[in-house]
Amino acid sequence: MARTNPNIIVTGTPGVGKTTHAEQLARSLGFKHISVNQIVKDEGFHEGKDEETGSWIVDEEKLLDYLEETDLSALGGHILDWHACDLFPERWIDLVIVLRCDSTTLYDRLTARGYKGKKLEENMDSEIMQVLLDEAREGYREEIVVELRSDKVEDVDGNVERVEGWVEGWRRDNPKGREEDEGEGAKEGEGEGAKTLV
Ligand code: DAT
Repeated sequence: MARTNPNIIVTGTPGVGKTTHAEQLARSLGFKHISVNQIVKDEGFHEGKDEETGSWIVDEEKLLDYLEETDLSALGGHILDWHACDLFPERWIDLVIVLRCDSTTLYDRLTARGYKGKKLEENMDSEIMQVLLDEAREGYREEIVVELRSDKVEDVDGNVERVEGWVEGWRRDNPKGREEDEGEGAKEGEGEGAKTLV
């Protein structure tokens, strides 16, 4: 089956604004917001918490099987909101948005959320070292990976407008929809069964 709407990943370090963007995008585009963190918690796709950081240790295999069952790849019109991205097979995905945030701003957002110690430090390092951007570039074709700023409130509206324009273009380019296996050099989800900390 060909999907008639694109699937979009919104990723980035915790606190950059993924949920804020994903909710607004889902509303304005009429797409379904998939909060992967919520699914992990609700469905129990984890193996307890990491002692040092208190983060869930995700069972990626179960998570992927669950998402596969939802048929999101064939349906399209999903916004996948997670702080990791290379888990999702490229044949599911049409656009990968990596949100970036100034480190002082991110520090304030994460401390407001109660992050401290190792958890705060690891996430700050991750943003500074652009870990998610590199992960996205390694996992997906260069032309579908977009880096967007999320420092200020105005950035959200601007980003949403930009993505709306991109979705219109995608529909024009794919008038009959897009088959799962279209596109060259699709890389399969790497690291299946690996462990990710949330
Ligand atoms: P994430 O889902 O990446 O963890 P979030 O959407 O929950 O991030 O946002 C974290 C906090 O920062 C929340 O209080 C909303 C705020 N925020 C997000 N994006 C912002 C932006 N571009 N400008 C100002 N505040 C923002």
